[in-house]
Amino acid sequence: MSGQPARARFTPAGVQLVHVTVREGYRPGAIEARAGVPLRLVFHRDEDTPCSERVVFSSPHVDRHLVAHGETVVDLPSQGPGEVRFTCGMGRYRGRIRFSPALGRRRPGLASRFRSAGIGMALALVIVLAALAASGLIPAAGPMPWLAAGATLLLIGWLTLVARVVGTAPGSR
Ligand SMILES: [Cu+2]
Repeated sequence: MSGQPARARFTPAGVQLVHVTVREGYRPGAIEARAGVPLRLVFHRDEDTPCSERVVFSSPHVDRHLVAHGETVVDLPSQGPGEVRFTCGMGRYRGRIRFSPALGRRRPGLASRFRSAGIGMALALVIVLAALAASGLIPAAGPMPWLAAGATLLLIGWLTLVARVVGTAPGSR
């Protein structure tokens, strides 16, 4: 059994889930999953040949009986990066799961985008005000530039907080 590896999907409970059909082999035979997150495998055994009545995982060592013409759930605790193999009792059916760390950084959330935008805006404001002060258009020694920059930072800090609260609201992911 080969073909494209199937990627485990995430459930709302934060567990990874993948369905495997057992019939003359495992389908999919290659699974990709995230390391560091528990993985639930649901085996659908559509046959009653003695060949497929057990499934054995290499590590962690898990050996389970699969119900004929039914579903068996196997929960694997979170794994480090690497490969876990599973076979039938006599090693004829073969499957493998590749656990990989999260790819790259996640897209920055709204809160961190607000924060970087805020720091940029405050810096730009200070530079513009400093330039105006240097050119004599506004009094250089006054508290104005610093008050304006401080107010901007405060506003952005507040928006960051709001974005974080909105971002963690249920159903927003
Ligand atoms: Cu077998």
